[in-house]
Amino acid sequence: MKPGLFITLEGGEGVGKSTNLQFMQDWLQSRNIQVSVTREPGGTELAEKIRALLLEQHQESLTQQAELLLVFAARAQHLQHLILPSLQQGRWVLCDRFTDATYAYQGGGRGLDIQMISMLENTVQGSLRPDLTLLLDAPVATGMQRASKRGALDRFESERYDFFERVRHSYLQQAQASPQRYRIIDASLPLPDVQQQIVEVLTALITL
Ligand code: Z5A
Repeated sequence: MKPGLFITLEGGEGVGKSTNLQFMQDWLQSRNIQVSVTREPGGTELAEKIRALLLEQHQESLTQQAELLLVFAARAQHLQHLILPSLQQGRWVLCDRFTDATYAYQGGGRGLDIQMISMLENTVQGSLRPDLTLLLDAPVATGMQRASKRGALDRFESERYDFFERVRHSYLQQAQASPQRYRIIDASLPLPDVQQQIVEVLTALITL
């Protein structure tokens, strides 16, 4: 059986990943493409528990190394129990964030060593990389304003503005370094215009 495609959505806080993931799922399913929708950190029972550890505020501070290792521990579970089996069954996997988020948040945001991230990426994923990554890009202030309607801030949302600027910068650098895999979507536009850009990308993909 032909394996499914692995598509990831990336971008800063509040740029519209969840909203557009749902849109992409509906669009693909209406064209008879079987889709598994998932997210990182998380996606399986244990990976969701690790997600809670990563996002909740704790009395004891989480070290940067522990944060990085937890992200990859969750990813190892997610890959083995959800992503790889789905792809092998011929399903497309739409994933809200993946390892590019680690380069952006732990690398760009926290300033951790990129070589260390790359070593963990190779160890956990082997040669698996997304087939396509949509970067929903918008100014940090736009995403923050959209996300601000939610309740209490989690560990990442409590970071300072410049942290999110570094995250955005890292994403744009990654997109520039891998133009064959990345498509940059202008997520600052009204939703119908964002979704029009996504439809163009998906249409090109299914007519390949
Ligand atoms: N993290 C990490 O550090 N390292 C890693 O390796 C991974 C993750 C994988 C959890 O992410 C945290 O984990 C994340 C990084 C870290 N922290 N942060 N920040 P998450 O994906 O769960 O959290 P998030 O980025 O905060 O996602 P989000 O806030 O849920 O945003 P979103 O999914 O991109 O946005 P949305 O919920 O679809 O939209 C937000 C609102 O804007 C909503 O009311 C929409 O109706 C509205 N919206 C959406 N699009 C538009 C447009 N175009 N115009 C107007 N309004 C819009």
